[in-house]
Amino acid sequence: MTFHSMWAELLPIGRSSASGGYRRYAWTGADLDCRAWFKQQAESRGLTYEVDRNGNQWAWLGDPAAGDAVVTGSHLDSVPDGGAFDGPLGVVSSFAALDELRGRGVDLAKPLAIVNFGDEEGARFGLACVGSRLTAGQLTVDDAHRLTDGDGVSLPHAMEAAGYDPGSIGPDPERLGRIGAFVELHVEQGRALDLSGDRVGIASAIWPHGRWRFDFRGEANHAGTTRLVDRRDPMLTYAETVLAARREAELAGAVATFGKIAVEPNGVNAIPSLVRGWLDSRAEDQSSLDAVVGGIEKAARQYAEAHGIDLDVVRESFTPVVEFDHALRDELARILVKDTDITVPVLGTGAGHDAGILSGTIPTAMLFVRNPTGVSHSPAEFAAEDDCVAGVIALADVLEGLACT
Ligand code: HGY
Ligand code: MN
Ligand code: MN
Ligand code: MN
Repeated sequence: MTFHSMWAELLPIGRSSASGGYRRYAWTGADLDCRAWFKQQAESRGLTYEVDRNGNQWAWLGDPAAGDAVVTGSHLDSVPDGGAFDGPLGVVSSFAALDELRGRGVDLAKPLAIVNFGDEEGARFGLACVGSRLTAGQLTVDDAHRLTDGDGVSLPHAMEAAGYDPGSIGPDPERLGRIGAFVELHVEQGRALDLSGDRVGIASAIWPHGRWRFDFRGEANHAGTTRLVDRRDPMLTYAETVLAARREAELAGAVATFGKIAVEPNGVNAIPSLVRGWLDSRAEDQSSLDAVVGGIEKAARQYAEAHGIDLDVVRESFTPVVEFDHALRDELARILVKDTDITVPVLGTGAGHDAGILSGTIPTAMLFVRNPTGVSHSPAEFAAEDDCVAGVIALADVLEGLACT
């Protein structure tokens, strides 16, 4: 089993020695080191390596042009101070599963590919799943050119600086047309498998979710000399809105997080002129999500009115509910059960994935591997090696079942 050696090679890349968390942001040095690792894994196995027009990496076994390919993979980038498994577990497991298939001596009837989708977390440019959205035509070239990072560097410039030509970014229907099924293995970002005592599960759906930017504009002033009654302090309105978000989420059985904030002028002794807060909200169904976000915005506008604050709310991204392909999902369960008496749990998730983006275009499915901490997007994220190996075997079984028929 080659999982362990690959994991050991990838693990140190982009890891902070202080927190143990990862900073693998799109088109930065750490991302390029991960990409070099992917290329080396592909070429060392004699796979056909290519980078597509959107910078996603592909490693093919068989003829990429033959069509009806079975594709697996995930992403290698991370959120700020992210965990080791979210994304990389799917990519390392894909190479290990391919090695397992070769060890079994199976004859593939279809091409097989492993993919690393670029910029899945959106940590640098603020939009998740950029590589897969561009490929699936869910992000226009103009909008991609408008994406900039905290230093004002645009996505195309960042790609160019990393040695990738952004000139042809855009939809890639021809490539997607050659794919018969995409299966993404991912660490579970929750504890359902830990609670059920299973190592591996199958995804049923991804909750609808989105990101909204709340701009609270007040009046900059001196923190020491301005009387409280004379203040128009946007930080107050922001704070009240954060508390309202928790209340609205609890009411709707959903989740809402203000996890990112930008303050201008951001001085300890200056009342802010602007507080910009980003809301991430997700719910099991669209009507609940609408209720949560609508309730938060309504409360924010009431607070803004009361404090003389101007408020703009911008929806920056949105992903509708994803119901994974039932036939493919059932096929995975049939393959994994293999006339034994095991059950394979099927579970929904609030986390977005490239598989969710592609599900509108090609049959996609996901496998989850047990994470006893349930924690993700944090250095505490974890999966035990024997569970990871069980995931590799499950993925190999699925790939064999799908590509050898
Ligand atoms: O935000 C998400 O759910 C994904 O991990 N990008
Ligand atoms: Mn993630
Ligand atoms: Mn992920
Ligand atoms: Mn994801």
